[in-house]
Amino acid sequence: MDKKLKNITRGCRLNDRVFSKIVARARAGEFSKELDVARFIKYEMRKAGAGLAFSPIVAIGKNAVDWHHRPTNSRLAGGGFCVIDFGARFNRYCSDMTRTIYFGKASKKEKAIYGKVLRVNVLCTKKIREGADGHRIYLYAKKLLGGHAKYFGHGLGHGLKKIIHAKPRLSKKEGQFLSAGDIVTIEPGVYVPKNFGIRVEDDILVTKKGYRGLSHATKKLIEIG
Ligand SMILES: [Mn+2]
Repeated sequence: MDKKLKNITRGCRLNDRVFSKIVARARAGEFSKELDVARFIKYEMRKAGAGLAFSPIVAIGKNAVDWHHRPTNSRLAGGGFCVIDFGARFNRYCSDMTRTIYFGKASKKEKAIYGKVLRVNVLCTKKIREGADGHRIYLYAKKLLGGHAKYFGHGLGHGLKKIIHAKPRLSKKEGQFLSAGDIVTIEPGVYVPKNFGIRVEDDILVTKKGYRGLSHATKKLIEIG
């Protein structure tokens, strides 16, 4: 296994583990604000001997409309969707995962929108293979989002290397062809201004015949409290 794959796989495994710990602690009522979760992520990464691929994003409710939101003292309880985006770094190689959980009880409508974003994540992943054009997969995501496409303002994904936002890109940019051995993110999102944000992001290895998912944390909508 090459160095990049080995280190990013290790990062993805750690991300999965940290996410399940976040859920357990959240269920136990141990997090009251965004910063509590962000600090916990940093602590767990350090404990595991990993660096941070970037400063963790924890964004409750309307804070998540800014997809680069910096964690604050905003209260989590009853705040609705909470975007948690973080990544471990081993030997400088970056991993990157986002899960969106829900503080409170999600309505039917909210569950449906979450389901839509998740579906885009799953269906776009299936398009990954050597030679596929990242731009076309991005356009496919836009199509699948339908009426919500206008609330998806960033790219669908990017390569992962020693820098967090590497090539190839799955975005507005044309002609970004995927090669076997590339590791890319798939991260559709929906951000409704002044309301809420949802993003679901995995790291995917491009192979000759298709892909291999490296992120395994559950994507079922988790409700806290
Ligand atoms: Mn990303």
